[in-house]
Amino acid sequence: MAIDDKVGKPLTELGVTDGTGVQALFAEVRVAMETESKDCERWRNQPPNALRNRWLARHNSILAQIDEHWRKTAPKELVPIVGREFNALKKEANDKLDVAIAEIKKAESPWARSGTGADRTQAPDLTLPGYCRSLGSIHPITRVQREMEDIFLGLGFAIETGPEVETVYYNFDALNIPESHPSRDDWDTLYVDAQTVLRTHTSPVQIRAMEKYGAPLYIVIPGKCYRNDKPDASHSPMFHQMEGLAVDVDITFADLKGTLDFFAKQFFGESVRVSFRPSFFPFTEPSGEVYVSCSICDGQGCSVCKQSGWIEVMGCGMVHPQVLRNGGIDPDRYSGWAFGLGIDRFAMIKYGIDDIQLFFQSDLRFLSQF
Ligand code: 2NL
Repeated sequence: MAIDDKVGKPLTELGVTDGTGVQALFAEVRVAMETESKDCERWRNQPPNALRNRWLARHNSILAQIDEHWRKTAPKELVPIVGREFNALKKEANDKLDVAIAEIKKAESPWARSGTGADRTQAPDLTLPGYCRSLGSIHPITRVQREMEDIFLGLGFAIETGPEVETVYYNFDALNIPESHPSRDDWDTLYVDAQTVLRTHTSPVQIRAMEKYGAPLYIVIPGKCYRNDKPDASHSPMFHQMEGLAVDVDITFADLKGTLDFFAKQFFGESVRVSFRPSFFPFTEPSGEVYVSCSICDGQGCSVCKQSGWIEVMGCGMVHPQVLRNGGIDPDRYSGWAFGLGIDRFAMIKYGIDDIQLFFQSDLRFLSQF
C-alpha cells in the first residue's frame, strides 16, 4: 500500500497494534520522505514549495493526515509512542525538506546538467567535453574606426566624443549652416523637438571642443550620426562619421593636403593616389572633395568607380572664420582645416562590401568573416 493510502487509514485498520508496529510504520514514512526528497525529476517542474507543502502543509499534507488518522484515533496504550514518533518525524521533516529543496534547485544549474541527465543529483562527469562558446570578433565598423584613430593618434591628434542628441545650435547654427539650408529640413534631419535633433554629423563636437580647449587643437571625432534617410545599399538612418580638426597658427591648405594624403596611404596602402577637387560646405572656405584611386581596378576603371578610376571618400576645407569665432577662437590669430568622412563607406571600400545594411543586420554569416 502506498504511503498516501496508509496515512488515510487508522492504525487498527493497518493492523498496527503495538509499539514495534508503530515504529515500523513511522520508519516506512521516513523512507518515503527520503526517497521523495531526492526525486529531482518529480519536483523540478513544480512550484518551489511543492515538496514542503506535500509533507508539512497544515491541511491534507502527509503529516497532517498522520496527525488526524493515526495520532488522534490511536488506542490509548499507543498514544505516547505515536506522539513521540509523530513529533520526531515532524522535526525531521522540518529540518530535512529545506535542505532537499536547496539540493533540487542546485541540480537545476547547467553545471549539474553536464552529467548524463538521468540523475541530476550526481556529481558532474568531468570527463565530458566542456561547453564550447564561440568567440566573438570586433565589428568591422569598430575595426575600421580604431584603425583610423590609430593613424591620427600617431600624428599627435586626440580623440574627442560628444552627445548624439544635440541642440539645433551646435548641429546647425554654430556651423554657419543657414536657416534656409535644406539639410535642416525634417525630410533630412530627425528632430526630437524644435530645439533638439539627433546629430546629423559629428561637427557639433568640434564646436564643443573649440569652446572647451581653445587653440591649438588637433582632434578627431568618431561616432554615430543620424539622418532621415530611407535605407538602401548606400544609406542608413544611423551611420558612422569621423571628422578631423586642426587649429593652430599658420595652418594652411597644404597641411590639410599633406595630412589627408598620409592618412589615405596609411589606410588604403602606399600605392593609393589622392586627388582634391573644389566643392562647397557652409562651414569651410575654401572646400574640397577628396578622391582616392580605385583600389579595385587601380585606377583603370571598373563598376565600383563607375569607370572613372576614382572614388570620392570625404569632404574637407579650411575652417570658415565665422565657425572659428563661434567656437570662441580668434580667426585673425588662428586658422584651421577640417575634414569629414563616412566610416561605413571606408569599411565598404576597404573590404569590397556593396551594401551598408550588412553592417547593421547582425547576421553572423557576414560578421564572422571579420
Ligand atoms: C562630408 C563633409 C566635412 C567638415 C566636415 C567641419 C567641422 C567644423 C568646421 C569645419 Cl567644426 N568643418 N567639418 C568640413 C568639411 C567637410 O564633411 O562630406 N563628410 C562625409
